[in-house]
Amino acid sequence: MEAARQKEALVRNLDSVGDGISDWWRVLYFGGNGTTTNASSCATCDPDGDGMNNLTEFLDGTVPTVPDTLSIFVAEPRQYLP
Ligand SMILES: [Ca+2]
Ligand SMILES: [Ca+2]
Repeated sequence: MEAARQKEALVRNLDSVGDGISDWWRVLYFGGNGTTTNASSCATCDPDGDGMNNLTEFLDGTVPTVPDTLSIFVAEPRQYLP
């Protein structure tokens, strides 16, 4: 049943929690069935401590379990040009 639930979340882009993060994304990075949150997977949580909460990571397409230092460089590339 778990696999069927995960597939449904993927196909329908469900947001069971209603916090702006799709179930499939929560399943992908935090496991479970994507319909609940915990101290790591809530929208305002920042489990990797990079200063971006999970909702921001979801919207930006970054990884919530890996600190995103790359996005700092992508944000202001002109600073490093001559
Ligand atoms: Ca983060
Ligand atoms: Ca991150």
